[in-house]
Amino acid sequence: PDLSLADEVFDFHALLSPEEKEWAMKARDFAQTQIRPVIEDDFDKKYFRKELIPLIAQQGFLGMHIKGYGCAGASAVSYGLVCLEMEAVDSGWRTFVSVQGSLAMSAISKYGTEEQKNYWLPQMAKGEKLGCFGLTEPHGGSDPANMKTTAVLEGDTWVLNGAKRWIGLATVADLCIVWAMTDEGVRGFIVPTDTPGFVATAIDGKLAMRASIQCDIELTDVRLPADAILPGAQGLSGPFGCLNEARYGIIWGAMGAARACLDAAISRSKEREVFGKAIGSFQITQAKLADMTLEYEKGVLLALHIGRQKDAGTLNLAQISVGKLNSVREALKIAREARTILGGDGITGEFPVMRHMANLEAVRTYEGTDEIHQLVIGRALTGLNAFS
Ligand code: TGC
Ligand code: FAD
Repeated sequence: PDLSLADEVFDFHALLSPEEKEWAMKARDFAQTQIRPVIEDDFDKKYFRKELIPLIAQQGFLGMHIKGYGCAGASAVSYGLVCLEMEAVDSGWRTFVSVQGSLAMSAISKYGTEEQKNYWLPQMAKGEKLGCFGLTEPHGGSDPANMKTTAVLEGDTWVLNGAKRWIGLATVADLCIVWAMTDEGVRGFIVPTDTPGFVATAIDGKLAMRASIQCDIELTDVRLPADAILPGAQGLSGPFGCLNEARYGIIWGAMGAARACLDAAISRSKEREVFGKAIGSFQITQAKLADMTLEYEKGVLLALHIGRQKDAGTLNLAQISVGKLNSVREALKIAREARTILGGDGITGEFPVMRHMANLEAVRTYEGTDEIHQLVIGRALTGLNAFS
């Protein structure tokens, strides 16, 4: 596929290594040829195209940052570029890669036993087993410390009770990483979704993320063997360690959605004639396109800076919050501005812009809302904790 119109001007790819470019181009080619032609219809019909999963797995995108266990062991920057290209077609497909790789596989890779890793990760990398990640609860996702789902050890059996909400992929997943409160704080469990007492129901009525699945989960006396626990995770730093991975992917991904909106606006501005000339020839339109391009280019440069820090092992939590907050906020602004340039046609599915805008509203809320990230940054700046 052609380079994006915005990328051509700035040549961001000049900053990438040959291997990083290769991942980006592979992902762009896949997303543009396999997903783009069907995504508008899938979004309209609320269809999660599960049949694409083996093809995505073949590309090596699932758990691609993990070393060993059948995973690609690619750099953080390469993974980010794949997230950008997937989200350039639809946030729902970047979310699929995030939930499977950054959340479910990361939990097992970071905190699992060798036996758990050897059993689950190679199958998950091949897309033969799908994972989901159950942290959020119905009473308020921003504060997972107030967790009401419990896990109690009865003899050598763990018994889980509680509820989770908004859990991506749960109705199609084979396993769920469930975070639950125990006598010794929050612990993680690998729960096969066919365990009696585990019930997932897809959330209907979504006006965003319609080509992907999110679910309610009820856990009623779900009985698990002692070895279902993830031994390496104790306390909230366990799930938060996985969120860091997914938030990192979003820093890049949201810029993909922004790029798609910007490209649509640039193309249209050259074709659409009003007052006898192309709307792209009006100074106000050019100023809008220039400002959108500035934020897109600043966003990808920030993502690259954060990616280089992640690869160097120097990335800190406030930096992840800076990236997630900025990328999603600016991508939404770019989408809104692109919509104005498309005029009335911009509210139809003829262009991808309203779909991206709706999806980005969900991305803005998940993996820490704007306010949560502002407060994480504020805490780092002042040393004062707004949460307690
Ligand atoms: P706090 O007291 O700050 O910390 C408790 C313990 O956790 C450690 N910690 C972290 N560790 C690793 N990474 C992080 N980002 C961490 N943040 C905190 C901390 O050091 C402490 O460890 P220890 O050993 O001393 O106990 O916790 P708090 O209760 O005050 O919470 C702070 C706050 C508000 C930032 C946190 O609750 C938060 O991030 N809330 C937002 C929840 C959230 O983002 N949920 C996302 C659910 S998953 C999802 O949305 C998937 S969307 C699909 C997709 O990704 O595509
Ligand atoms: P609430 O926590 O109720 O927050 C409501 C509002 O109050 C927000 O604006 C928030 O910023 C504000 N607020 C809360 N506390 C403060 C404060 N201290 N100061 C200022 N403002 C505050 N979760 C999972 O575990 N797994 C998944 O796979 C998953 N996938 C998701 C996919 C989608 C499409 C969506 C929409 C959500 C997903 N989530 C998932 C859940 C997501 O993480 C939560 O929606 C998010 O953490 C916010 O929780 P909430 O929706 O309950 O909002």
